[in-house]
Amino acid sequence: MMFPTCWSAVVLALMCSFENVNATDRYKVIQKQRTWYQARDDCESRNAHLAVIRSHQDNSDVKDLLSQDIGNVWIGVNDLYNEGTYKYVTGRDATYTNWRDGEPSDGSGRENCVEMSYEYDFKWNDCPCTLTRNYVCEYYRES
Ligand SMILES: [Ca+2]
Ligand SMILES: [Ca+2]
Repeated sequence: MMFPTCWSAVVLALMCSFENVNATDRYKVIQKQRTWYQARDDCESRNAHLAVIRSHQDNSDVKDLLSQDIGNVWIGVNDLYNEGTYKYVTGRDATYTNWRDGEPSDGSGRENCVEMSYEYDFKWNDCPCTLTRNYVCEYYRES
């Protein structure tokens, strides 16, 4: 009796994964409230890194995985090493950004990590790295 149910679940899973193979293979939303540092380390322990968003397409691929329930998420962008110079977690300069109006603000001089804010159409905001957020890991390493 279990066989038809399991079989249709397998077919459904295959259809879903073929439908959107790039975004769902590449990005995974981790629903654990963590600081930016903990999120970075956790992605690395999964043999991934915090999401590096290089284009509008990447941004909308990640956006499609998010929802109000998930809330704001950490991504792999920061200006920890040189205030005002945003880098991807992979070390390269951030050549694509999607700041919301008025950001990055570096509030109180201590906002160095970047979140996507669900209440602003998942545009980006810099905020303190020690806040806790869900986060997005990316299973792809830049060569
Ligand atoms: Ca800053
Ligand atoms: Ca800010």
